[in-house]
Amino acid sequence: TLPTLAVVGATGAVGTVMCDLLSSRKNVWGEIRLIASARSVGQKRMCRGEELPVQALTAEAFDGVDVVMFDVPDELSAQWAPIAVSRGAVAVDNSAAFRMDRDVPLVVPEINPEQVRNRPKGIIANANCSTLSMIVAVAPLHREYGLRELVLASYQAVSGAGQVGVDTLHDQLSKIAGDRVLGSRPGNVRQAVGDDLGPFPAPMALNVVPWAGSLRDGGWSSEELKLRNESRKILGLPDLKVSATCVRVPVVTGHSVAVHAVFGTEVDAEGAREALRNAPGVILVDDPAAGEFPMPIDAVGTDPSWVGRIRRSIDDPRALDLFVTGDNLRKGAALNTAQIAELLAAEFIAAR
Ligand code: 11C
Repeated sequence: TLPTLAVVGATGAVGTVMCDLLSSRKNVWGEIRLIASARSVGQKRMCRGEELPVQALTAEAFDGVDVVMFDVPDELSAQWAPIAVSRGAVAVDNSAAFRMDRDVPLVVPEINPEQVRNRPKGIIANANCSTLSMIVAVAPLHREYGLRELVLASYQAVSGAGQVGVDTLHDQLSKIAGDRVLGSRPGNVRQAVGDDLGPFPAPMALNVVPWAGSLRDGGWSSEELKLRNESRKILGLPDLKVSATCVRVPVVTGHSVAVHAVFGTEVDAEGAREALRNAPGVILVDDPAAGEFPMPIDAVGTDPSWVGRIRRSIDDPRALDLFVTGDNLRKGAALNTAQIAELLAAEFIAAR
């Protein structure tokens, strides 16, 4: 029999993409249970061609389940993933709750799939969305040249903050549409947008906001520290130097990262392109003369990390500059979780 899967947070922004993926990827699951908060219980969702009822989050809901995917906020994962494990399941968690736990592997199937088996707590963590798209492109370059340092600037979409982030941007855009004076006089956009900033600290419409996440020591944001700490753990480079600036932009879906990567050996742009052409989970889009570069409007709804603008640094023959864009709800969240869960499904099927 095929393993049983549960999806917790099935009706959220990531959970909805997960249902799409489960409907389109190779079917490795027997029963699929959709689980969500009380306000969604009783609703139905299409998944794998079937209309499935949304069930309540209870300990009993995990009975008989082999793999549970958690697409919920950190505190809910922290509380419920151990309960799912105590009921006999393996938990694949998309929150930040367990990522830096030494006993929880942080898995990107293109980079460290073998880590899936190293799960003493029965929990496997999925990385942050901006880390994921970027690291899939950086890992093949690390294998080629030996990575020493990353300097990153992110351009993060509003869906990273969930459906409420998307609704906030659309509401703001409809409020101000057609006002051709906006943006040219200070203060105007703030007034036109009004007080409803949703989950953001400033208006998103016609703006860029150099902030994502919460405040940490030294003025860093939690998102910036995630890029640093998660990159180190996934690549197995505990001393990797990483400096990141995380910026929210008025894009619905598709996180981008501008990368300055310093290596241990001299690099060349064509060698880097060749390494990326052959890398799993990457699509090379690097022809600026033809107007071809990675952008969210093209990457949205697709699986790979789109990589382009590859240049050797003018002032450092060991450094590359490049630009990466990926769908933050797919590879950045649901897809990577689904890929990890599929590795587990293969393990269960082989053992039966
Ligand atoms: C954002 N990256 O764009 C965040 C959302 O650690 O999984 C995901 C937070 C996380 O706001």
